[in-house]
Amino acid sequence: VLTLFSYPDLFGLPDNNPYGLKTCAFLKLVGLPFRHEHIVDASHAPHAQLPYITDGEVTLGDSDTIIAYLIETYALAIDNALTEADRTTHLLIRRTLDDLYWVMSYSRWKDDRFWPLFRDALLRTHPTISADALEGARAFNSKRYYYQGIGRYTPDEAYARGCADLDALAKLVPPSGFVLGPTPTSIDAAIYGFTANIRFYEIDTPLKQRLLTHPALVTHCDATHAIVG
Ligand SMILES: N[C@@H](CCC(=O)N[C@@H](CS)C(=O)NCC(=O)O)C(=O)O
Repeated sequence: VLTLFSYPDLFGLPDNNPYGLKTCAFLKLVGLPFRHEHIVDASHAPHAQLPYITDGEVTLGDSDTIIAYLIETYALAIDNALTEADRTTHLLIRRTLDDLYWVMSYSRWKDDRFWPLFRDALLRTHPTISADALEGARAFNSKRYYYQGIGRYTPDEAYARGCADLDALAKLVPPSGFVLGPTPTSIDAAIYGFTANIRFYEIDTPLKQRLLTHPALVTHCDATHAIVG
């Protein structure tokens, strides 16, 4: 059976990681049956990153690669209406989400104001996860942020990037419905993976404050959540 391996749930969402939630939301949107395994050790995953799937003999990582594989393998019609121009725009949206990822991650693991809240929420929700393991993950992430570059930004500089990403997204999401109209496509799952992991967090980061100023993003997140949540 098709299995999705991704990080643990948090704040009522099945994955606290945006790429895992994007993949999970996609699977639910298209109605493919799957088993969801929550793990924290990514060392056996392709590229040692989560999420990944196994499907029979196939093991695949990277949310976009997984979604493309599922569309092809199961002849899914979800993106059939997309024009070439839509596909280009959607690729650029996903790249913007990649940028937002770093700021979201920074807000949880690096910003001293929010790290204790994030850590305590994980420990409360998942008693099997140890505080030591989370400190280790924090130190690991700190190196990732430094090498990626965001770790050298002040919090204000980092949030300015993420807020600009959210402002741009808000211009591409319509006031109601989904990006391409009344029916969701894969880009809606992608946007939801990120916005839900900001909106439903009980941590009042500058990203959450900015998201809440954009009714289109809130409406889009809630409409997608009503289908996949
Ligand atoms: N391009 C990948 C990105 C996945 C990703 O960034 N996963 C992170 C989530 S925190 C991860 O597993 N990080 C652990 C690591 O990089 O060592 C996708 O779309 O799935």
